[in-house]
Amino acid sequence: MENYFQPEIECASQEQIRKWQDERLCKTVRHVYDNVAYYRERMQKKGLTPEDIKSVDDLHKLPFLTKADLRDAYPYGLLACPLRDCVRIQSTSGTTGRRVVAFYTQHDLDLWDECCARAIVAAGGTRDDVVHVCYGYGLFTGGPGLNGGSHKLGSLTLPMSSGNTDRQIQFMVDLQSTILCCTPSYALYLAESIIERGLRDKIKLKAGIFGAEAWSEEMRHDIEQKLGIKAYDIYGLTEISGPGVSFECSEQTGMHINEDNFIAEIIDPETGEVLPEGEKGELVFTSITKEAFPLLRYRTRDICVLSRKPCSCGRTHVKMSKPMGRSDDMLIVKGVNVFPSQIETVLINKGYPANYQIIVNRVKNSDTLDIQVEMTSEMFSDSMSQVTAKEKELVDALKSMLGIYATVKLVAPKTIVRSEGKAVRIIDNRKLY
Ligand code: DLL
Repeated sequence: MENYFQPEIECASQEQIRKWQDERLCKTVRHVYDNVAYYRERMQKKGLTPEDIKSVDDLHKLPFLTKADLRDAYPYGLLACPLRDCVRIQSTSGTTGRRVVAFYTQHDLDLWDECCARAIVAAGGTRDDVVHVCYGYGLFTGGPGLNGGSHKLGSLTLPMSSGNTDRQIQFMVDLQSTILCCTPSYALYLAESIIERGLRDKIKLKAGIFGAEAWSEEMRHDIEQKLGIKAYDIYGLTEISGPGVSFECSEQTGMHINEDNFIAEIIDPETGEVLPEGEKGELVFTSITKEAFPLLRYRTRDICVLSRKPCSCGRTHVKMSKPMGRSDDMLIVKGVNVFPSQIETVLINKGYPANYQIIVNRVKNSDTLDIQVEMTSEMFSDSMSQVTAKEKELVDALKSMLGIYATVKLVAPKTIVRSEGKAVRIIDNRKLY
């Protein structure tokens, strides 16, 4: 039983999960209908009252909610409880347009902490662990989420926040951190920095819980090998609470969605039609246990697949695949869909660190795709002609993966600016024209 934080929930039967979802969905629909004018008006427009939603089978009748709706309703338009009952906000980074602000009551924070505690336990965590959290703290949900989960579990929590790599490594060595929580790109950077300083033997990490941005299987192997740990994926979004909406278990074949709190659907991003299990499409979430900010049918824009195949870990909650990109930031270059994960796969297969930047321009009405890739320190000593040959090799490999031509420029190690939060992979200059 020590493999689970809440076995009676995480290993419940499908019937029990469905029963919870039916009851909680009806309660949440009633709650938002009574308390949020925005929902009430949108349901009324469709001729719906809360009585029309009797179970999960009726979910498809409800309208979708998008990020644009959340921005329209900023800041208080979707708040479903009195402000005096709220104890926290978190917010998205809001690089374009208005930020999205999510509200939490103490009850909402407790459930969020439980979800993150489940993720830490699934990665092998116990109260004997030292959990090193270097996701950002503050408005970003990464730091507060994993921090709360680690507290709930009773582990010693290091609230490091992001940045200051020297201090991260010093604490990791001095306090013997055992579980590392950060973005996968920062994990790789930390790994390289630890190796460079000759401190690989001085660290006691056994597992990492990495998410908040897309990362490939190749990147997982790279991190696992460099740090000598098992690397687990964790997924979530501010609108639905933060990290811990889903998380990986020992099987590492997808992330269990905390179905007692969230109902997941996969839809066709073009038509909005609900797709059967196993088909690839856009992930949509309905939160069914929240008081302050429950969202009904929120379109995440993340593209993935759901699976109810039994899992060897014993958990019964549905699994989602790693997001295969987003339906909105998927690049269309020369009419071809390009996902950064495809480029990353090619780079890592060829032995490059996953530090790269994709630059898209439009020249004389035609798109260009340029990729800057950091070399490893060994490659850096290569001759000019060797570098040119390597660039050519990458151009060919990318052409066969993407179906289009991209230029490749190999740059010196550590020249692509590291972000302390999510990695900035794409610079799409076409938006400026
Ligand atoms: O990134 C929450 C989080 C923090 C998740 C820490 C995991 C760890 P937002 O800033 O609102 O929230 O961004 C949410 O990030 O819709 C996905 O596109 C992407 N994302 C999150 N986790 C993963 C993951 C946090 N494991 C958006 N793999 C989501 C791929 C991810 N993409």
